[in-house]
Amino acid sequence: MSRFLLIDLNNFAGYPSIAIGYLVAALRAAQHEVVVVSPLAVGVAPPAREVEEGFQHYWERRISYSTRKWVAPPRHWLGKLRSGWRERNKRKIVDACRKHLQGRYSAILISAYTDELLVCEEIARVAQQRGTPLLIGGPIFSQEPVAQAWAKIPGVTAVIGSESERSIVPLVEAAASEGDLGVFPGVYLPDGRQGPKVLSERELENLPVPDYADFPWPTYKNRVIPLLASRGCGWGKCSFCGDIVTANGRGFRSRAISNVIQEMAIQSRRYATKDFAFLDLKLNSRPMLWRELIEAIGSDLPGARWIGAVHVQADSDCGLSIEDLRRAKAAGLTRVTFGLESGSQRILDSMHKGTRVDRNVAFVHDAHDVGISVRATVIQGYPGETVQDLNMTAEMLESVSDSLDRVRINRLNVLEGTRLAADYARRPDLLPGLDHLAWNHVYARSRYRYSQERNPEYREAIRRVLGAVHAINRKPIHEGAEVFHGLM
Ligand code: B12
Ligand code: SF4
Repeated sequence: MSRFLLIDLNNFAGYPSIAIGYLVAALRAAQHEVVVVSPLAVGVAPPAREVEEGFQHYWERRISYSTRKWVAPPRHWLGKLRSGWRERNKRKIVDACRKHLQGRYSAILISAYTDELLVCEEIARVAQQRGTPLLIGGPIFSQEPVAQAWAKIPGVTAVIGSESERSIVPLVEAAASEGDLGVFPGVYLPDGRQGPKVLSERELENLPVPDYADFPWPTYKNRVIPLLASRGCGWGKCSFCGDIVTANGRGFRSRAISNVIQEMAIQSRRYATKDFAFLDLKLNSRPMLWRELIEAIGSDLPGARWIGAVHVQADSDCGLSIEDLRRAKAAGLTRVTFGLESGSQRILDSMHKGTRVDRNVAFVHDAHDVGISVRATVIQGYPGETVQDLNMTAEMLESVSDSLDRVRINRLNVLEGTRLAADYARRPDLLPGLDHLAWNHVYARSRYRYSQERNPEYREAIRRVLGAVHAINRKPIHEGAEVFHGLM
């Protein structure tokens, strides 16, 4: 038996991190001792998501979306405020880790978003001083340039970009005994070597039930259990989508519904709650399974409440008719989130989104009418988006304002490994307006210019969209959905 320190740097949710739950369960099943450091347990709360917006939120968004020169100083000042807050939190996490690092561990494991680079560098420094192997994993390390950049951080033994429930035990045992880690799939080493090609986990039903015992349950505002009925996305075609190229998001696979219900029942008993957050990329990937899930939760888990993400596919039955939604609501579906993305069909089509504007709008109204809280995302600045397209997005948002509970608008993010990134590399001329794209692999970020943003009419259309977003987000949250508010 060995002892491992597992540091959770996925501090963005008001519930335990699912990756940690799976890894802890696998390690404990092999009789290893695991000490978990989670930020909330050391006083670092996740950032508030999707609050009921006041005027200041509207102006903050206006400032961060503005491309005018005179807005640069307030934007810089806002950025400094935010990074000052983040810095204080990073300090607290690093201090807590330092305290833990006084103990003796066979290896230190970190699960991280790339945002946590500075924290990871500090931990790596301490690990190096103590001569303890350090392994870093997380969803984005499936992207080779990102993993390679992180493997070069002094003190890092290996970076892992693969689902690891099955490999974690031999991997950490090899790390502890200074064995060759280059034989494990998805591993990147500081000397530039990498392990064999990763195959997605196919046997989801044989994975352990995630162990969330180390999370600070009394500190969470609400007790919500995260779970996955499937991994990957049954549609899997949206050009901008980074989720389908992450460690866990590649290739669609699903579990038998009985297996999912069994896990829900176990977790409900363990953590004394009936509230669940499905983290599946597209919970209705297989309409038959989705309907089975609704029926099984309704009959086997009375009183359960749950949330999830769906995709309103245009050209086929996707299990989201008003009758389906009524049944889902009766079985405890409290909130859904989905990608509205744009009010322009032309833009949806160029994204390969597979949805229709009128169908999306009807879905928002239907779900709201049966009593489900609806949240959606919108993208601004997809290549080729014109003033007219953006005005259509504003019109669409205005038309669903009463039924849509919350909307999140994002300026287009060109993400590592996406179809959009590949298209830009191959044929930038096919992506009108997008240019000067440059990568920062260590943060898995890109910067680019979108030419329309210098057009005064386009800027006016952005303001209209932001107004519509604010009109939606300042409403009080849908009654009954408060428990899940800000969780997705
Ligand atoms: C659910 C989710 C969330 C949830 C909850 C996250 C949580 N902490 O639990 C919510 C909605 C809160 C969230 C928020 C955000 N998220 Co998020 N999220 C996801 C999502 C869709 C799934 C993650 C997940 O639960 N996977 C399931 C588990 C089982 O898989 P896993 O995490 O990959 O872990 C496996 C392996 O990676 C590996 N592994 C993991 N850690 C380790 C460690 C070691 C040592 C080893 C050996 C292996 C290992 O083994 C695990 C088990 O198989 C991913 C996309 C994706 N498909 O991965 C994005 C993703 C993680 N999110 C991302 C981002 C950017 C965000 C936001 C910042 C977005 C935003 N601007 O709002 C916010 C947070 C900001 C904020 N301030 O609030 C990015 C991170 C990219 C990066 N650069 O690192 C991702 C990858 C999406 C993307 N494609 O860009 N997110
Ligand atoms: S439907 Fe959602 S998860 Fe699936 S590819 Fe499109 S954006 Fe990604």
